[in-house]
Amino acid sequence: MSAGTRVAAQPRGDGLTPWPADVAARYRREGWWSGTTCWELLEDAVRHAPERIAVVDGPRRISYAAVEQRALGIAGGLRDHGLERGDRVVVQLPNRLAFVELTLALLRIGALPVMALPAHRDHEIGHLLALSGAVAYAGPRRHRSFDHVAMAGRLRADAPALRLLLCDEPADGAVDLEALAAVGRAADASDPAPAPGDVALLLLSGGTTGLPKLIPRTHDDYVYNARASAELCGFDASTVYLVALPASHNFPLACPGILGALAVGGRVVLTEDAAPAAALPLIEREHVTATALVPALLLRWLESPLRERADLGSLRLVQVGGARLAAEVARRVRLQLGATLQQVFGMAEGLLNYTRLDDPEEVLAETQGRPLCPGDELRIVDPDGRTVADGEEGELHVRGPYTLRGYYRAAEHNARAFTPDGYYRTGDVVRWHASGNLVVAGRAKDLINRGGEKISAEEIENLILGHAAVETCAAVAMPDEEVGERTCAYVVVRDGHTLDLPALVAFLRERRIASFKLPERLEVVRELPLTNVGKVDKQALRTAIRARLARERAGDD
Ligand code: OOB
Repeated sequence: MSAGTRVAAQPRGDGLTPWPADVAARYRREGWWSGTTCWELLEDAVRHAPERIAVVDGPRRISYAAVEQRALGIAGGLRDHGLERGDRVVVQLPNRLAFVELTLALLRIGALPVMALPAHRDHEIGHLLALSGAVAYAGPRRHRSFDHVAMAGRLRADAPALRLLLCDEPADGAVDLEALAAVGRAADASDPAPAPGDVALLLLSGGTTGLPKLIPRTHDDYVYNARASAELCGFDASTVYLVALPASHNFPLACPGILGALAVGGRVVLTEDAAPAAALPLIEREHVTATALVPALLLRWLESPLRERADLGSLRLVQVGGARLAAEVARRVRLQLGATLQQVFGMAEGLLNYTRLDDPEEVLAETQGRPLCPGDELRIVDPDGRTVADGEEGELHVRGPYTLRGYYRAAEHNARAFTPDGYYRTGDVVRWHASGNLVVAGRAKDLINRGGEKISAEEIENLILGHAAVETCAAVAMPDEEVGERTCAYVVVRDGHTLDLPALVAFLRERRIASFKLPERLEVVRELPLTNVGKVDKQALRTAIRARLARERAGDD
């Protein structure tokens, strides 16, 4: 079927900060923006090989033609329920068939998925519903013993726009996605479809401010993101891609991930459990050729005794990104998994850096790759915004054909997060390696990177400040061998009060936040160190906790 009638006018509503007209014209001229929608990416693959298996979820193996029909069934059903182009839908499905099919259905009708994580709870989902003004929420019924439908019910009171609950199994008060998919739908070319310049989806930022910001990604920019990544990674019809990370993250979704694999007629294998005991046998059973991991997960796979028992011979490419990868661990990928390592330094905001498959081992182990697109403009600057000398460290600023120009409904924040000439301030401290690749040296942004999940220090501090015993506080990263970093809370307790970690965690759990954000250590102090301009000296706190941990490990404390 064709993508249907195009509605000419761009953005339904607000939210997208457009690229300047001359810049957009250049991106089109160069072919980076191809005028294709994400749905059309799938259609091309369906036309090519309708019978080929596109998605594997446990015992279910769904062909390209069936994925298309089932996604159209969902699209039609959602339209019957009044969902329209430009509407927002908070999607919180785990790595299951329904995630793929619902996402494709929304992309088909031009409704925008807001890509929440299964780990999110009332605090985060409530925020996403309010910020996006979502009319629908899609989640599992129960997942890891949490009742998502009940959560959606609780949140309804504060989300007046929310009028539709979607679930991938029958549940009271929710529309069953499986039932819509099973109906399927005949091609209907007259159904309105989004334009390539429209926002396709809203990704979550690993932001540094209070609550997550939303990142509008257009069809043009996301199609480029997925297609160019697939080409760079050598994805083709023989690719079998394992979705080990949560599918709503940009990395497994489109770098090249699910969309990249589907665009070239490859196969997507889903798993809700990325632990070695589940993932390694799945690689053997499904002859997985490629996957994307964060360093913490890679380390678990490498350390697992199961690694030697499973036949991983099919695995050709292991992409690793989201957090710093130690060179010693990087070198073990070829030796112990028999696959080529690709380091990926990317961000949901856009810019992707990849090592190339034929780079020398030293580059693969020691650098975080180079930009995907010749149109990516990178600047490394000092605190005054001046470009540093080649090879020196500085903050990375970037603009380009798939990097956002502004967050969704965040005018005030956008004024700080972007330079006047449209560069996104990444907050990452980097330098150029002699090989022409980037090395990530640190960061200038206030967050904790826990195994690739980003935690905003400010968000946690605001929550902790709500505790009656807390006078003031600061959340900082402490180093951790397993997940890279964990959250340490420094707290000044009010006179006459006491606080310990279990009490603080219990208080935060009552606020119904994602568990990965819970502090894992509490340091009660008399006062917080200040910088000479009177701000909390987080660097001093990071140094202090690092030293303390080292002393504890040495047995001195
Ligand atoms: C990916 O995306 P986000 O949006 O969750 O986080 C982006 C941030 C970067 O700004 C950087 O601070 C950090 O995560 N990061 C890395 C890294 N890759 C990302 N830090 C050190 N080394 C790396 N290789 O994390 C993401 C998105 C797409 C592809 C891959 C990762």
